Amino acid sequence: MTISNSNGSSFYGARSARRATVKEFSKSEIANRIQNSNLVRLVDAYRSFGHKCASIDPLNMWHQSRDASLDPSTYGLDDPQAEYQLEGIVSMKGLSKATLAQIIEHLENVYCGHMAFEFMHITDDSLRRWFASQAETCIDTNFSKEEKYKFLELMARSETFDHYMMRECGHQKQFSLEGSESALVALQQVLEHSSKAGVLEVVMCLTHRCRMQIMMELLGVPKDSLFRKFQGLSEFPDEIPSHIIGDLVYNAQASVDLNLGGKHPLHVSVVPNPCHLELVNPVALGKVRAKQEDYLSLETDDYKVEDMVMSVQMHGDGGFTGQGVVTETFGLTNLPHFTTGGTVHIVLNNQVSVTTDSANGRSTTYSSDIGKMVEIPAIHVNGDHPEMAAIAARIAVNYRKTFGKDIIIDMITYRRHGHHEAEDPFCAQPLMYKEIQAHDSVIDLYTQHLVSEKAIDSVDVKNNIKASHDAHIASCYRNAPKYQVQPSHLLGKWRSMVIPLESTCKMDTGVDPSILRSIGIRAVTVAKDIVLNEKMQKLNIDTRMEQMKEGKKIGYASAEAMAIGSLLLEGHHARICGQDVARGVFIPRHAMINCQQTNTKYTPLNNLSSTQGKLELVDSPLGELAVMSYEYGMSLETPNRLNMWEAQLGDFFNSAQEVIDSFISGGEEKWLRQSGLVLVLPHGYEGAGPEHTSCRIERFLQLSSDRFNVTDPNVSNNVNWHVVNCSTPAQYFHVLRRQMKRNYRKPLIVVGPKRLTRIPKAVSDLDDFAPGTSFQPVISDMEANKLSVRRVIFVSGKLYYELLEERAKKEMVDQVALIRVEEYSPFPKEDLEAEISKYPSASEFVWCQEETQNGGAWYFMESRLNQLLPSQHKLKYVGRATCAAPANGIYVKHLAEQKQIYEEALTLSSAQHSLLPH
Ligand SMILES: Cc1ncc(C[n+]2csc(CCOP(=O)(O)OP(=O)(O)O)c2C)c(N)n1
Ligand SMILES: [Mg+2]
Repeated sequence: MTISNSNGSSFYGARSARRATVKEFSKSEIANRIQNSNLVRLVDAYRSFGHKCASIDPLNMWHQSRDASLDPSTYGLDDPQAEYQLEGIVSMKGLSKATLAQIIEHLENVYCGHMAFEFMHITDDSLRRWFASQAETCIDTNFSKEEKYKFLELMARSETFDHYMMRECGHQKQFSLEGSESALVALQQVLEHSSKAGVLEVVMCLTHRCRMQIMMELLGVPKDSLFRKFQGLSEFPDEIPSHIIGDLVYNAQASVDLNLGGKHPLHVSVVPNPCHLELVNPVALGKVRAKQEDYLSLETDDYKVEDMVMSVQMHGDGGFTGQGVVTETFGLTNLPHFTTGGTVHIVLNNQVSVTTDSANGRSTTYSSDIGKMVEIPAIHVNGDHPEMAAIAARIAVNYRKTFGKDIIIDMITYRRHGHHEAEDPFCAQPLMYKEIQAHDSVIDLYTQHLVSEKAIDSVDVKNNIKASHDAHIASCYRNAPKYQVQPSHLLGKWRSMVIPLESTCKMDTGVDPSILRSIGIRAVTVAKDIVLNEKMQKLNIDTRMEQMKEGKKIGYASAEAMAIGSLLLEGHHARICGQDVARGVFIPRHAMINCQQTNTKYTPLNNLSSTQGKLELVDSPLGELAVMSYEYGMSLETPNRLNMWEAQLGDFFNSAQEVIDSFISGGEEKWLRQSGLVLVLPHGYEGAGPEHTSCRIERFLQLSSDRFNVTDPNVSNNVNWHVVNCSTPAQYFHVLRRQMKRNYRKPLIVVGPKRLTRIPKAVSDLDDFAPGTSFQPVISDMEANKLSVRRVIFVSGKLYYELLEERAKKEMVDQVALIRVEEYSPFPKEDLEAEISKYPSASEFVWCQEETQNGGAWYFMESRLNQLLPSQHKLKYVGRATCAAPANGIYVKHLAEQKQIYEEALTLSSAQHSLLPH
C-alpha cells in the first residue's frame, strides 16, 4: 500500500490495499481435495458454521444450535477410523494424515471451542485460506510460564483496582471491568505484537468501562494523576486559563511510550472523547492517517507507513452495534483517501448495555456482524479464557499486517455488577445475574487453571499480587492531591502554537501579486497531454485564466486556489474533503482535472514547485458524520495542514451535528487540543426550498462561546471558533490564509458562497490580495454619505449585493449605509463601534437578514449590537418571519419575501410597521 506518485499527475494521497501473496493450492493439494471432496465439504462447514455451537459464552446461557452441515454422515463420512491425507484440506500441526475421528476432534477444538472464527464471508479466497491456516495452527500456541504470570498479574491488578474503588470510593460513579478482565490481555497482546512487528505508534480509542484499568494497569499512566480527577481536582496544570473546563475522568486522554520488546518503544496516544459512544472512532482514524503522512519519508518497499502507525479501538457491545457512526466509519476503511491499513477492534461484549440485553439491543447474531458489511473477519473469544484472548490478539495483528485490513476480536464476557456500581443489575436481568453471582471470577478461574497445570505454585501467587497492588493503589490515592500535573498540550508538532488570550487577531495575510498571479494561472493550466472538457474549458478555465492575467474580477475559485497554492508554496499541506469537492459544487474549483480521453487525473496545484506542500483532494462517500469526524481527527494531529470539509449544501452538516457539538466546538475547552478545521457550508436564499438554503448560522452562533456582555473590558474575547460569511473572494482568501498563519488554531466555519459566486460585483482585484491586506471582520460602506445617513443597515453575504442594487435603484445612498458583517463570532465589537460612530445623523439601526427570525444571526447580533448603539436606539429586525423550516418551498413566495425584505430595509421611518408578518 503506497501513496500514489506525488508529482501531481495522479490523485495525490490515494492509497490502495496491500496485496499479500498467499500460496495457491499445489497440484498435489488439488488432487487430494478432489479425491476427498467430501472431507473438504465437512472442513468448510466447520469453518463456516462451527461458531454456531462454539463454547464462547462464559455464562453458558446462549441458545445455540448445531448446524446440520457439521454432521459428517451428510457427506457420507461414516468411518471414524478412515485415514485421510490432509494436504490442501486442513492444517493439523505436525501431521500430514489423520483419521476422521482425529480430524473432527481437531475441528471441534478449533472452531467450536472457547474461540470461534468467522471469515468465510470474505470474498477473496486467499484471505480465507490464510485465515483457516492461522486458526487451525494457532490453537496449539504454547505460552511460557512468564507469559501466563503476566496475564494473571494484569487481570489481578485490574480486579484489585475495581475492588479498591468499590470499597473506598463507593460514592464515585465507576464502571467496573469485573467479568471482562481478559479483554486487557487481548489488548496487551495486540500492543506487544504490534510493537514487535514494527509499529511505532498506536492511536487508541477507549470506552468508559475499560478506560481506568487500561490507562493505569496497562499503559502505566500515573494513578495519582487519574485519582486527582476522582477527587474533583483538575487534570491540567494550575496556570491554564480559566476558559479551559476539563472533562470527566472517563473521557481522559493519555500519551505514553511503552517498551514492549519491539525495536523501538511504542508510542500510545489515547484520544480524549466525549461521552457519545463510538464517536471517537473516526476521529482516531483521522489522527492515524495524519501521523502516517508524517512518516512518509521513512517508507521503504517493505516497511510502509501503515506498518508504523495504526489504530486500536475498544468498543462496548451496545455502542458498537447501536451507533451509526460505527457503520459509517467502517464504510471508510478501504477507501483510498481514508484507509489507514486496518484497525484492530476489540469489542468488550458483556452482553448488556445498561439494562438492555442483546436480544433487544441488536438485530444481528453477534455484535461484530456489523463489520461483515466490509468483510471484516471476527474472532469470538470466551472471556473466561485469557489465553484464547492472547491467541486472538496475535492472529489479529498478523492479519492486519498481512492484508492491511480491519479485524474484530469479540470478547464475550459478563458484567459482574450493574452498569455502574450503584445500580442493582438483578432488577432488569434476574436470571443472568443469578448465574453471574454463582460464577467464579475470571481471575479465580485462571488461577485455578494455572495451579492445575503447575504454571504457578498456589493461589497465594494471585493473593500476593492483589495484596501488594492494593497497598500501591491506596498510596497513590493518598498522594493524588499532591501530584504535580505536567503540561501535555502544545508539545511536539504543536510547539510553536500558543493558547491565545484574544482571538480577534488581525494580521497581514496578503501575498506578492506576481506570486499570486502565477498560482492563479497555474491553477488552470494543465499538462499538454490532458484533453479538457470543452464546456469546462470555456466556462471555467478560460475565464479564470483571463481574470488572473488581468488581475481583475477574480472569483471565489481562483481566490481559494491562490490561498491554498500560496500556503502550499510556504510549506503547508492542505486537504479538501467532502462530497464532489475535487470539481466543487458551488465554488467551481475544478482542482482536479480529468483528461477526457484517458481519464488521467491532474491536480494543477500540486505542480507549483518541487518543494511545495501537497494538496489532497478527497471526494468523500455520501456521509457526513464519520467523514467530518475523520477530518477533525486529522486536524488534531498537526497545525501544518489546512483541513477543509465542504458540505454539498450547507445544512447537510447537521448529519454530523454530534461531532460539531462534542468535538469541534468544545474540544479545546475540554481537552486543550486545538484544531484548525475549516467547515465550508454553502448558504443563501435562492428559492431552492427548505433544505437547500440555510447552513443554519444560528446553530453555530449558539455554540459559540462569544461573551454576551461585550462592554465589559475585563472579559476576554477568546472564542472557541470563528464563524464568517465572506462577501468577497479576497475575504475568503484571507480567512483561509489566516487559518494557517497565526500561532494558534481554531476551527473556522465559513458560511459558504452559493449564488455569491455568480454575482458580478462579488469579485476582487489582485490588489485586494496584496501584502498589507487582511481579512476584515467588518467592511465599511465606502459610498454612503457619512453625514447624512439616517439608517445604518448591518448585513452579510449575498443579501448585501441585493440591497446595494436596490439602494442604487432607489437613490438612497445619502440616507442608508450598508455595513457588512463578515465575521459573526468573535463578535467584531471594536470594528462595529467604529462604524456606528461614523454616522452621527443615524437614528435607525437595522439588522437585515434573509433568514427567518428564529434563524440566521439575528438573536446573536441583537443582544450584542444593542450594547453598542447609542442608548436611545434599539436595533430593528428586518428579515423573514419566524418559521419552523428555514425557507419557503414555493418559488413565487420566496421571491415575494425577498422583495419585502428589500422594501422594508430601505423604507425609512422609525415608526414604520413591519411588512413581514413577524
Ligand atoms: C450516544 C450515547 N447514547 C447513550 C449513552 C449513555 N450510555 C453510556 S454507557 C451506555 C451503555 C453502553 O453499553 P455498551 O456499549 O454495551 O457498554 P458497557 O457499558 O456494557 O460496557 C449508555 C447507553 C452514551 N454515552 N452515548
Ligand atoms: Mg455492554
